[in-house]
Amino acid sequence: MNYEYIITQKEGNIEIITLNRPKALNALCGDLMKELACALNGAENDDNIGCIILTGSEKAFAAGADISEMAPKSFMDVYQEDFITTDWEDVTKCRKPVIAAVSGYALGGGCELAMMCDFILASDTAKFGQPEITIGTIPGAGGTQRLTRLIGKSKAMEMCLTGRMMDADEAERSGLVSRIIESDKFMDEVKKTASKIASMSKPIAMMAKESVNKAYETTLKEGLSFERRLFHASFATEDQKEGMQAFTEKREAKFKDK
Ligand code: DAK
Repeated sequence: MNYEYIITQKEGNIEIITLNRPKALNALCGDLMKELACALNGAENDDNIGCIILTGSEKAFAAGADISEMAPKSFMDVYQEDFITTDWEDVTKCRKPVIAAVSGYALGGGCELAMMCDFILASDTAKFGQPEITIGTIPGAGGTQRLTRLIGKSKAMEMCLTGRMMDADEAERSGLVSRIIESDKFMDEVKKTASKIASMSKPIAMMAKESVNKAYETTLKEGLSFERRLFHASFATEDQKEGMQAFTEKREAKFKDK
């Protein structure tokens, strides 16, 4: 597929998907989200890819869903067509690890898209916010839910009620991002992290991801039991044998994804 609003690039066993709609600060129009869903699906089905990076430009990861697309819609339009629901959550369906690499604005749907990824690496220029209230609506792709789980009720409530932006330092302190990286080294560091993940056994990385995600969906007791079952299951893989043998032989493991 030829893309108009994104750029895809393979570097070794990582795939970099760059949102590329610079004139509108990567506003997430329907066609962009269709292209993103298609690219994510391609990376998921490429056996060589072990980690996906989703990023934007230096100025904006994404400034939200496309306001000019939304503005003319009536309640009946958005309700009946289940407006922009299709394609929006495809990133959460990926079994491979997905890193959001955020520079500049991640606002509204942009912040929500970043939060759907497995973790966020932020450049020191990153700014996060849920400004929907300032345009007379509320977050619609998880902003009131994922943000609250990530940074707690008080901060999430303040952000959703005032629309104020959080800088990278505050986002790191609050647990929204895993790490801040200086802007001049940003993509190099992000790629290093992605390559590290991609060098692991792919099925074991999937198990780790699935198990961390369970923490959001179950009680602690059920989550611990799920983790235990997957931990035991990892012993059925060749990669667990190889990993532990390599450790005892003081050499690098060579995983076969089996
Ligand atoms: N949509 C459309 N165009 C946008 C845009 C957006 N969200 N954000 C920026 N642009 C466009 C501007 O209109 C401008 O276009 P031209 O006038 O040059 O043609 C261009 O990008 C540059 O923007 P500015 O001139 O405003 O640039 P500044 O540096 O002065 O300001 C800014 C940057 C990011 C502070 C400002 O552009 C801004 O406040 N943007 C809007 C931010 C916002 O309110 N975002 C939330 C949108 S609501 C759902 C899924 C998702 C959603 C809902 C439901 N479902 C699955 C159901 C999401 C909703 C939203 O995100």
